[in-house]
Amino acid sequence: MSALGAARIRELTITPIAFRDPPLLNADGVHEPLALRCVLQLALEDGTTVGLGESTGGTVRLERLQVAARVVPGMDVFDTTAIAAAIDAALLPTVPSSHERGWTTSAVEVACLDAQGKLTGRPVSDLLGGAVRDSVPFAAYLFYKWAEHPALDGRPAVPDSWGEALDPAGIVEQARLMRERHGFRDFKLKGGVFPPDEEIAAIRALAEAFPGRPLRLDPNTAWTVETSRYVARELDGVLEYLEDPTATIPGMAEVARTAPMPLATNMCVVAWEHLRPGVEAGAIQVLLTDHHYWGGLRRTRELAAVCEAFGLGLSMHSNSHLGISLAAMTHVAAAIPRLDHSCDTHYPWNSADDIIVPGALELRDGCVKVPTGPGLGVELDPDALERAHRVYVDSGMKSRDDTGYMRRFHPEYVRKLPRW
Ligand code: GKR
Ligand code: MG
Repeated sequence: MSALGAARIRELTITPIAFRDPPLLNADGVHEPLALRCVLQLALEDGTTVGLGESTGGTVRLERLQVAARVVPGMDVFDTTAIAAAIDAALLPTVPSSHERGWTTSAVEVACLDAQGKLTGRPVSDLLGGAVRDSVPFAAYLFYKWAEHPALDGRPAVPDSWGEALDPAGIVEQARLMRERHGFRDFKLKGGVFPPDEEIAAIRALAEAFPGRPLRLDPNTAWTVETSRYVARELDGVLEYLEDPTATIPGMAEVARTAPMPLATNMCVVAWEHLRPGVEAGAIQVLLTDHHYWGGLRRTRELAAVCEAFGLGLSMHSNSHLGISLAAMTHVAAAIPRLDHSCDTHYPWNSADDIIVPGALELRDGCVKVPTGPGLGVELDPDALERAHRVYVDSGMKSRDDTGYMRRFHPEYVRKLPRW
C-alpha cells in the first residue's frame, strides 16, 4: 500500500455514550444522573490505525457527527483543512451557526490528529509544534451540589463520595477534598446558583482557606450589569478573573469598564467572528478556549496566537468529559507557549466511568503529565465503551436538561437569566 493509501480514511464510527454525573448545581438547574458524550473512531485504510475523538452528546450533535461520517471516507487524514471544509459545507444548509458547526469539525480534527500521531509515531503535541511544558496545570472545578441525586420514579437515591456543598463551609470542604485527591492549587467556583452575596462569601471563605491561591467565579451570565459590577467591587483583590458575570459583548464591556479584575468568557466570544467585536468593545481580558468548538487543536493553537496579538490572556474551560477530551486538552495546552492560567476540568466528577484504558492520564499535584506515546497517547477500553453505550441506550436520554431535572424536585423552579 502506498504511503498515501495508508493515510486515507476508511470509516468514521460514532458511539453515543452516557456516564454518571453528580448533582452539580448551576444557573440552569442541576446536572442529571447521566452526562452524554460521543466517541469517535476514525479508521484508516491501512486496516490498523484508528484515531480517537470525543465530543458532547445528545441526538442533535450525534446526527451532525453522522453527517461528517458520510463525508470523510476516502479523504487523506493529513488533509485536515479540506476535511473541516467538507464537513462544514455539508452542515451549512441546516446548521447556520459557525459555532455549532465547529462542534462537529473540531471532534473530527482531533481524531485525525490522533491518527496522524499514530502513523508517524509522534505525540499530538509534536504535531502542534511541540510541547513547551511536560505537564499542564488544571484548576479544581468546584460546584454547589446536593449530597445525592434524590430518589425518583422508583430509582433509589444516588449518593457520591463528594458530599453536600450548599454554603461557604461546604465549598471549602469540597476544595479540600479536591486538593487532597488531586493536589489542585487553583480553584474555580461555578456560581449563578445562590444570591450573589452568598457566592461572594464562598469565595472569601476559599481565599481564607487557601491564602494566595488563584480563584475564579463563573455564574454563567446569571447577573445583570449592575449586580456584576457590585460583585466585582466586592471581590477586588480576591479573584484572578471573573468569568461571564453577565450576557453579551456589550453587557460584558459595561462591566469591564469598572471591574477591578479581568473578565473572562466562554459564552460571549465563542466563534471567530466574535473576536473582533469582543476585542473592540473591550468586553474581555481573558479568553477561555475550548478545542471542542473552536475548530480543534490546531485552530486552538492559532487562537492562542490571536489572543497574544490582542493582549488577551488565555485559559481553558470544560464541560462534563472523559479521558479522550482530557488528553486532547492536555496536548494543546502543552503546545501553547503563553498559557496564562491553569485550565479547568470536570474530570474528577466523571473519571470513574472513563472509557480509556487507565494509567495514561493522572491528575496529580493539580497537573496532568503530557502523554508521550503516539497520537493522543490514550487507548480505548472496548468493554468500557460498550458498557457506556448500553447505559446511553437504556437511558433513552436525547439531550442534557438541567432545568427539567431541577423541576422534577422543585416544580416552581424557573430558568431566569439574569436572575439577580
Ligand atoms: O457543567 O454546569 C456545568 C458548566 O456550567 C458547563 O456547562 C459550562 O459550559 O463549565 C462551563 C463554563 O465554564 O461555563
Ligand atoms: Mg464558564
